Amino acid sequence: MSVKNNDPQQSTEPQKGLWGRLRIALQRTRQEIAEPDQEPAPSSVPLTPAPPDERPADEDFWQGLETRLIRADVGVDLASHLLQRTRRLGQNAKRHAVLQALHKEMLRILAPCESPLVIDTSHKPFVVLAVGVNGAGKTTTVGKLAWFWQQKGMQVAIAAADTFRAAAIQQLQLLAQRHNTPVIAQQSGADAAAVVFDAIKWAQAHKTDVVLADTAGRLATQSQLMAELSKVVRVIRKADATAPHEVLLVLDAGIGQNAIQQVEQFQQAVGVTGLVITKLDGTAKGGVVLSLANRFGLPIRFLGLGEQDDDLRPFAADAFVSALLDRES
Ligand SMILES: Nc1nc2c(ncn2[C@@H]2O[C@H](COP(=O)(O)OP(=O)(O)OP(=O)(O)O)[C@@H](O)[C@H]2O)c(=O)[nH]1
Ligand SMILES: [Mg+2]
Repeated sequence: MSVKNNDPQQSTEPQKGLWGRLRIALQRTRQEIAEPDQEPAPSSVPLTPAPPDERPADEDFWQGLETRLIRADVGVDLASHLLQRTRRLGQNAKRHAVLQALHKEMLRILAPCESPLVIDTSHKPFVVLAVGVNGAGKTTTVGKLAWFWQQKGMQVAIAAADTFRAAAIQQLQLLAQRHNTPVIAQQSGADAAAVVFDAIKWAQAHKTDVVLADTAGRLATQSQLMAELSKVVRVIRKADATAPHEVLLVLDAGIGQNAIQQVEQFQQAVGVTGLVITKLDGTAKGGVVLSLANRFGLPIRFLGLGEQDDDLRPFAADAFVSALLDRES
């Protein structure tokens, strides 16, 4: 049996709930890209539907659009690629048609990355390893994911494998307490791989569905961190040769194009199978999501839209592009 964790009803209602929050967070980006001549609308007041922009897309418009895409963290190459394809509309295109075509092009890039994380319950436990640099949002995401799957009726346990920072285990225990999620931990300074190994063994004995392993984001050096993570993966395989079943790279959307380099590094060290992009409720401009999709084509499993347990949303490509680009309609 497998369980699909996307909720189609929610993802087709982009204006509501968390997607509404993403829309508000990306309001500035949207206004920069798609509505540059409009006064910013206060987010608390419902927008009146904006009439389609019937003005012709002259050269100034095209140039401005490219600059605005780059400013929104889409990246230079991708911005120019997107516009090259959009320009096929021809000389006489109206601005609203250009934006519609841009929406389509963005969706072409993002749609293949909409691939919800499916827990294969034939694995007991299904092992998810969360990795990422310090401060990216790993521990918070592990807490949110535990709750996400618990709400779907699954038994979840957490492995506190960030043994480097003394406060990390406590942070995780506090998060886990909220929903009575068991945490398998050792003392700070313990071997991270051994903690995950123990957690898997515990979960096997208790027929637990999912083990979520939180890992360190920083050791003394970057190469030590990568070596530790590779060791964690090797030792996990001793407990279950098919694990880890998902290596989730957690990325802070606010770091812009630096995210590309982080994916490359973690790919090389541990083989990333999915992304979680956090802090999209904050000052992040959102374009990096496109840039990552275009560059790596990795599944984008979830977006982080806040610090609370429910602030996690399975990625939905069309709702995301709408929040980034479309006027309220
Ligand atoms: N606004 C917002 N804040 C977030 C989100 N995800 C995480 N945070 C905050 O970001 C900060 C760092 O999050 P952590 O989960 O501790 O990050 P980490 O990757 O575990 O960091 P290290 O353990 O130091 O490697 C915390 O203050 C979180 O509350 C999000 O989606 N939105
Ligand atoms: Mg942490």
